[in-house]
Amino acid sequence: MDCDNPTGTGDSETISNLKNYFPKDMCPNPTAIEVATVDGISLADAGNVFYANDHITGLICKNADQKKCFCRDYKVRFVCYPPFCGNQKPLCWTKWYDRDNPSATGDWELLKNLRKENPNEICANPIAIESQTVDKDTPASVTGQDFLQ
Ligand SMILES: [Ca+2]
Ligand SMILES: [Ca+2]
Repeated sequence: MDCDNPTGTGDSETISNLKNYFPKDMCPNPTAIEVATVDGISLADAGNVFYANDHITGLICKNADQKKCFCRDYKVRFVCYPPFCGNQKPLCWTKWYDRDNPSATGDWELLKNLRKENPNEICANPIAIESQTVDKDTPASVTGQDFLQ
């Protein structure tokens, strides 16, 4: 993301500004920051001194702090973890869900129902599912039962 140019007092890519400019792209609690120049010059070659460069504040490059030249134009990106995984894990399992009993037509643990009944607990694109019996934690795959899905 790049929301500022260094033409005034410097280049200010602060998290608060970025949240205003890119409300859909910025997570509430980033855990790491990466900084790069917009024009592709390495940070070493750019040679700028930063007033701030961290995942709490974001990036602030003040022209007044530079010895040789002004701040270059910077862009930043962040590491963001899903809120339901805590702030330290990129991937996590949800808790176990058991919303149905097999007394009628069978045991229906459909993702769409689980989402509706447990808002904000299940991510948009799960990458795996694990299923086991409620009574003895037997993996579904070794119960010998046939599954519709
Ligand atoms: Ca910038
Ligand atoms: Ca069940």
